[in-house]
Amino acid sequence: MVLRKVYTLVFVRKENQILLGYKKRGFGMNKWNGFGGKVEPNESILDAAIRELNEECGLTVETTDLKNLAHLEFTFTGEPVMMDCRVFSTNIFNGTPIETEEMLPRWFQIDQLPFDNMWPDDRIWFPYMFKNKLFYGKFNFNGVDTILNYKIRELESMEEYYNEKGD
Ligand code: 8OG
Repeated sequence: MVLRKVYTLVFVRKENQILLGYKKRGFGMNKWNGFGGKVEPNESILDAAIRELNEECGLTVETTDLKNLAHLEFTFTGEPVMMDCRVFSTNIFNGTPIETEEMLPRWFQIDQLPFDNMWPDDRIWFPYMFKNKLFYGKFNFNGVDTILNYKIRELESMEEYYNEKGD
């Protein structure tokens, strides 16, 4: 039995830049990443995406401005949990990013990303995001640094993913 837990991940874009946060604590600590976290019981995925972005860097966005661009699944050897991560982006936002207890935000040029200090799968799928693709990815990890295997494929629409059956 694999337990599925749903997570959000939001990327804010501005011209040729993307906002990342340096995670100061917890899972993924000392890595640069987008903003997100666990969807709470009785919370919609979009509401969670907006809440986590606001909690972690102070920005506010509207539900209708978030584009769902990817669906990523992460499994870890020996762990019964599958992390089901919904990825969004937007270039419409309010506020100025601020440092919080969890994250230190910073704008990066998209051709100068700190991949050596990011999750190892990011360098595989970020190029799809920058080409404005919709995609599904599945990554099987050993520990948090080694990808044992993965698959990734472009989608025509996110609905296509939700209609897909099995593996
Ligand atoms: O609540 P918490 O901060 O622990 O949530 C984990 C966040 O990290 C959530 O936004 C999902 C995201 N995340 C993973 N794995 C990976 C990964 O391999 N790459 C990226 N970019 N983000 C990830 O949990």
